[in-house]
Amino acid sequence: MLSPEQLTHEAGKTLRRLLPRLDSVKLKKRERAVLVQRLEDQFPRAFALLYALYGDQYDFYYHVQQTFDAVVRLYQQRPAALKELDAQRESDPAWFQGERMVGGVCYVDLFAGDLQGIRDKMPYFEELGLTYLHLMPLFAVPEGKSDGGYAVSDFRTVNPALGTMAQLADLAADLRARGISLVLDFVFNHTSDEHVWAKKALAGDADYQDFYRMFPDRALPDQYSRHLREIFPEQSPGSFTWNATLGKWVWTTFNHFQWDLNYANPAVFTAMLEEMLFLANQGVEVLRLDAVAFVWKQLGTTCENLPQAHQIIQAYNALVRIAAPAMIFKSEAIVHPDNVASYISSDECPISYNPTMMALLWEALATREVRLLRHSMSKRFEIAPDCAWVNYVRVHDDIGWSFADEDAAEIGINGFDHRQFLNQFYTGQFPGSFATGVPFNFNPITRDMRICGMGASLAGLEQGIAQENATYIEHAIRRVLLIHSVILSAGGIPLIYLGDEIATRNDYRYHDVPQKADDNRWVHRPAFDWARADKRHDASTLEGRVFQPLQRLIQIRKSNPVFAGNRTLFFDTGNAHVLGYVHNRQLLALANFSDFEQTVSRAVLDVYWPTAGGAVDLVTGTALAAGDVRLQPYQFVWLVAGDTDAS
Ligand code: OTU
Repeated sequence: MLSPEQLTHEAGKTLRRLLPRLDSVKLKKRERAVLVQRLEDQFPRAFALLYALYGDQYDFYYHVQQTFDAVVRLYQQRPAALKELDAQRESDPAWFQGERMVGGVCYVDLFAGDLQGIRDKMPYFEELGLTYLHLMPLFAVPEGKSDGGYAVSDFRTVNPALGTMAQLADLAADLRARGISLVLDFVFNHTSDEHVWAKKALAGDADYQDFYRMFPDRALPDQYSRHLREIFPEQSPGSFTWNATLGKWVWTTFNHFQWDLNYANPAVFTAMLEEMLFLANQGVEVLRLDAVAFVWKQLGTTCENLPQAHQIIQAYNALVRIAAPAMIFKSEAIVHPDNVASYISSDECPISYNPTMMALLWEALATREVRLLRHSMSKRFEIAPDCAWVNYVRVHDDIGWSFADEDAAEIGINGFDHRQFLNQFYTGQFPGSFATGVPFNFNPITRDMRICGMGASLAGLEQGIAQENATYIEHAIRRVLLIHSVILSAGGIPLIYLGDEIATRNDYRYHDVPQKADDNRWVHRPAFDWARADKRHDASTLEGRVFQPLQRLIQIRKSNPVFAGNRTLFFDTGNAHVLGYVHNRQLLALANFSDFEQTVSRAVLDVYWPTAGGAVDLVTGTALAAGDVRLQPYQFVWLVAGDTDAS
């Protein structure tokens, strides 16, 4: 083992030995200078991380050289326009923290048929106000089951049904010209069993068998399994799959056709680095790192969130900052909140899904109380000032109740029991529940379960329509708007699951599709209904009643710098039903999570942000009346200092 001083020395020495390799690479003088500067800034960090991961391997320096060459090669191949973007972003590292950032996510095929279709829909993205577009995995996948694209057969080939890589690169450029950043997934924990590496492994190539984790018998799998969490206990039980061709057990954390990559093998690290930089060079600006928690395995542990998983991502971060610094990582870790936070840093993932807030927004709607939401957020919302949450209410996945049991216990709530309640509530079994959701992967041993459903159905719209109850419908719509108001005004990047803006409900037809029927997540992955979307301009339709206010909230956010950054302080409003937070010490938001009128004492507000000089609600555009604040059922206000004295 090298000491930190020796390591720095060794990194410097190694870089000096490698730099002459640039002489044989065709680069403009200025480009070379930029590259050398970035190598000097980032290579020592990458070297130290690689050393921690692979320093004990006999051919460590060979792999370092391979990595170096890959970075240089992909830098050289990077299009000039993206190199310009690199420079821009280096001089404006806070670009993703601005008030103008508003995200949307959709499936290419379900939303618009193919990539050409997505291009045709750009006016819609602009109408809604998006500046960040996450296209769900669009790469080559096996026929039939592909876990919604998360079983990738080739990271460099777009699924032919959707288009080509050239089209994708063009689309990225077009989006960028309209101020929209392209976000893609990097499914780096596993490949499909049809990836060329898997095929070579199946053909008996030992080098490629070493790209995955394979075992001749159950001895080790059994030992590992003692500590592993089953992710899909119903549709794909266990974490290992027997492969008859190989005569081996293959590590498959998720579905049996998704083979976990073996990052203990440095060749995997470098091969995936090349795939990653290849995508960066197509114009991807945010890379969503899928399933970050699982990439490193160690016997006797849960094989989730291990220190080496962080080292791998940090090493990639350093290397991307050399070759393609315009691209940033977003972490997808749906785990305990402590672990979610552990991936967030400018040297690892500058942005991250905020699954705790997501789950607790639904929790607050069910209970009509904000205690757990407020308590958890006041403990956990703060992250490094140069990072950002991606706040969302729904995505393509299930809702897991991943709040911290200790947070719940601190306010007298039993986490286990509370999850049982929430599952009952969101599957509509709890008396009085407004929700129409479906269960996902019930585990009879742990009694763990997650929930699927479109936001509008979970918020009560399906029930309201079935019962032809105007109040239920109105409340459902208000719930949808209420939780969106929180993600649009609390610090970070709001992310809209496209379809939610027109109150899309559950689609049960997946039951009839054999390759979808056993995965309930398809209930909330319907084809986008453009006939319904066309009704959005009519304020009397369900579509218009959600789309128009949401669009307005987005416009308000984007036109007011007060919404930038991540400094949000959650406070106790003195009313258990009303969430309160102050953003940037300038915006005070209140959100009533109950179906009754609520009051917040003016004296309480004045503690956190003096409204005495008068305040204006940006949502209604009206001045706040004197005295205590009264909120209608599910009403929210965004207060900023007013010009007039309203007291
Ligand atoms: C992710 O989610 C994707 O979002 C899913 O759509 C994929 O199926 C999966 O990875 C495999 O690629 O289990 O239910 O705790 O962190 O990685 C969602 C697990 C999932 C999560 C997450 C996973």
